[in-house]
Amino acid sequence: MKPIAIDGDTRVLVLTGAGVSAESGIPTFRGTSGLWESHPVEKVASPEGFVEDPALVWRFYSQRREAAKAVRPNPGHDALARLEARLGDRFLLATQNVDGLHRRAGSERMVEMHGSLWKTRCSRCARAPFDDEASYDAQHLPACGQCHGKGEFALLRPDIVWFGERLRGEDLERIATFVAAAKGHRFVFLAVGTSGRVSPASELVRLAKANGAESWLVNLEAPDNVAAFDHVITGASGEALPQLLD
Ligand code: BJW
Ligand code: ZN
Repeated sequence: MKPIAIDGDTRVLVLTGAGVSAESGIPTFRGTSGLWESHPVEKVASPEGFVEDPALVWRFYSQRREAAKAVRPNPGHDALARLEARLGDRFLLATQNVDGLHRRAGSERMVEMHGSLWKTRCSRCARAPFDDEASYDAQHLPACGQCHGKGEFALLRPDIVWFGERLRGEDLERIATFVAAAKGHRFVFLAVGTSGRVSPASELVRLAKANGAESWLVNLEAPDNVAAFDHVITGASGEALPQLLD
C-alpha cells in the first residue's frame, strides 16, 4: 500500500468512527453484533429515552465505561497520534467516538463530536460537564447537587450527544475554521471506520472537498457515502493506517 503523500505544507483532517476502536475490542454500533442490535437506539441514545428510563440509559453507559476501561488503543489510534506529532497544527482529528482511546494513544488536537464517555453533566442546568468514570445502578442514580441547592431535582446524565441533540457549536466551528484555513494548501481528508450514516459527521467529506481536499477512506466495507471518496481502502484500520501514514 502506497502511503498518502503528505509534505511540509499538507493539512490533514481525519474523521474517525467506531470501526477504529473495533480492533481494541469495542463493538461498533451497526451490523452484526453491533451495539444497536441488542440496545434499541431510541431507548438508550435519545433525550426522550433518558426521560422515560434513566436507569436503563445509565446501565448502558456504565457497562460501556467498564468495557472501555478494560481495553487499550490499537495501532490505528497510534498511527494517527504519530501523524499529529509530525504535523502539529496542520492536523485535526474529528472523532465520533466517545471511548477516549484517541486521547490515551496521545492525540491532542481533537474534537470529540459526540461527547465523552468519561464526562457527566446535568440534564437540567448549564453547569460545566465534569470528569466521571463511575458506574451507576438503578438504586443510586446520580442527581445534580447544584440544582438540589436551589430546591430543584435533576438527574445527572452522560455528556454524550444523543440523536436529535445539537452538536456543540464550538466543536463544529473548530472544524470549519480548520477546513477554511486548509483551502489553498494541499489538503487531505481521511475518514476511518465509519458507516457514514449519521449527520453532520457524514457531511464532513463534502465540506472538505468543497474546500479543495483530496478524500480518502479506510473502512472494512463500503459505507453509504462511499461515492464521495477519491481513494477507498477496504481493510482494517489497525493494519492500513500505519502503512498509509508512516
Ligand atoms: C472498520 C473496522 C475496522 C469495523 N477497521 N473499519 C431523521 C430522524 C431523526 C434524526 C435525523 C433524521 N435524519 C437525520 C437525522 C439527524 C441524526 C442522524 O444522522 N440520524 C441518522 C441515523 C438518520 N443526527 C443527529 O441527530 C445529530 N444531531 C443533529 O443532527 O442535530 C441537528 C439539530 C438541529 C436542530 C435542532 C436539534 C438538532 C446527533 C447525532 C448523535 C449520534 N450519537 C451516537 C450515539 C451516542 C454516542 C455513544 O453512545 O457512543 O453516536 S449514534 C452512533 O452513531 C454513535 C456514533 O458516533 C455514530 C456513528 O456511528 P459510526 O461511528 O459510523 O459506527 P457504525 O457502527 O455505524 O460504523 C462502523 C463502521 O466501521 C462500519 O462501516 C464497519 O464496516 C467499519 N469497521 N471494523 C475499519 N477494524
Ligand atoms: Zn443541575
